[in-house]
Amino acid sequence: MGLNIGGKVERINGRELRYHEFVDRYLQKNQPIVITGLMNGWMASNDWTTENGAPNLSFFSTHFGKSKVQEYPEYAAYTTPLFFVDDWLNLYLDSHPMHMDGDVCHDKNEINCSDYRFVYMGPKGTWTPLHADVFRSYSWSANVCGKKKWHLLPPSQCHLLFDQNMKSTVYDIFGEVSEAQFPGFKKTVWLECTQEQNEIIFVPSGWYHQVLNLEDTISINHNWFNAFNLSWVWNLLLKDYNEAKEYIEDIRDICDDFEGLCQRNLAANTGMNFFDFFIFITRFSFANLSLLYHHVKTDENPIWVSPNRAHNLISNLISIHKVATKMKSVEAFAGVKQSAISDIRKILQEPEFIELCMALNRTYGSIDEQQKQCSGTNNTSLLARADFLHLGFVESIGFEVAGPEDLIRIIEQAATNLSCMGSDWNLSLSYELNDLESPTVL
Ligand SMILES: O=C(O)CCC(=O)C(=O)O
Repeated sequence: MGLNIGGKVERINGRELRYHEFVDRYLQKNQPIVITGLMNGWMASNDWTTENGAPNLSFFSTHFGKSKVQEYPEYAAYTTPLFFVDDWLNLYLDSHPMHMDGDVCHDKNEINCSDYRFVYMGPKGTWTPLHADVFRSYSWSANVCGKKKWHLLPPSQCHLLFDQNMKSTVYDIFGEVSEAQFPGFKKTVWLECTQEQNEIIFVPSGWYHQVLNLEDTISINHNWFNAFNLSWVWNLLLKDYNEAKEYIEDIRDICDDFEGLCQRNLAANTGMNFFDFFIFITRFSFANLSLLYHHVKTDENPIWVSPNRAHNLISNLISIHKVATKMKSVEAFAGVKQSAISDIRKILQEPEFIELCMALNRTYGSIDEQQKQCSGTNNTSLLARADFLHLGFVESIGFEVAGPEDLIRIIEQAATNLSCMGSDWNLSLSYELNDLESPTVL
C-alpha cells in the first residue's frame, strides 16, 4: 500500500522573510518550511562541492583527513541563518557541559563536550529511518550539495505510528509495515518535499520524519530548542523517565538509590536527566534576568533600550516559569534535589555563565537588528562592564535555588521588582505572567 500524501512542504525565499514572520508562521505554529536564498557565501558551499555539484571528497581528505573532529574553530564553514539563532541548546553547550553527574559523564570527554551541530554525508540511496528529533527539538538542515526526499508527519498523528503497546514505532515507512503490529499506520497522511541543493528545511518539534538521499548528499544540520518548544522537552523527559522507571521497577527493593539509577538511565537514553534540565533552565533564567536588569538599569531614567529585546527575554522567562510550574507537581523531582545549584552567587560569577549571557545578548541583538534595522545601542560592549551581574536583584530574592518552587519564586519576585523599576515600559513581566499566554507549540 502506498503512502497517503496530503501535500507538499511550503517553500519560501528567505531574503523576503522577516524574523517575526518566521516566528509567527512556522516556529510558533510548529509548521515545516523549506527556505531558499540563505546559503550565499558559505565556505561549505564553495569548498565541499565540485563544479558539477557532487561532494568534493578530496577537499575533505586534503584539509581534514588526518584530524580528529571539532578542531577547526577558525574554519567558518557556514553561518547560522538568523531564523535559527535563538538556539538555547547549542548556546548553552558552547559554555557548559550538559551533565553534572560524574557517574553519567566524566568531565571533558567527547559526550560531555559535544553539541547538536552536525554534518550528514550520505551516498545516493542511503536513508535515515523514521524518527522524531532528540529532546523533541527543532532541526534545520541545509543541503550543501545533493538532494533529499523528506516525508513528515505532524505530532497530531504520531500516535498512529506506534504499536499497540505504545512502545515501538514504524522503522521504515516504505518497508513492510505489519498491520497487526501497527494498526494505525494506514490512517497516516504525510507531507513530502524534495529538498534541492542550497535549500534549508525547518523541521518542527515532534514531527516524525524519514529522509532519503536522492543523490550523493552533504548537509549541515542543527538541533535546537527555545522558549517555543521548551515544554515539549520537559514532556519528553517526563515520559522517558516514567518508562525508564517502569523498566527497572522489579529491582527497586534491592537498589540503594533507585531514583538515582532512574536518573542515570534517563541521562544515558535521552541525553539529559531531570537535574541536567533543571540546571539548564535555572542558568537560562538567571541569564535572561541579568540581561533584563542590565537593560533596565543602563539608563539613568529606567527605560527599555529595546522593547523587542525585552520582549524576547520576558517570553523566555514566561516559558521557563510555565515549565517549572509543571515540574513542581512531579513527585519524582523532589528526589533529585541537589545542593550544587543552591547558591545563585556562585553561578552568577562563573566565567561560563558570563559567556552564556554574552552569547544570549548577541543572539537577541542580531534578531533585534533585523526587527528594527537599528539597535540603538551597542549592548555587547555595555555587557562587558563589571557591574553587569547586578547582584542587587539577587539579594532581594534570596540566594537559594534547590528546586522548581525556588525558580518560580525568583521569576515572580523579579517580575515584581522590574515592574516597579520600569518607567515607560509596557512589557511588564508580572503583567505578562498573570495575563498573557506564554508561547506554545501545537
Ligand atoms: O538528513 C538526514 O538524513 C536526516 C536529518 C534529520 O533527521 C533531521 O534533520 O532531523
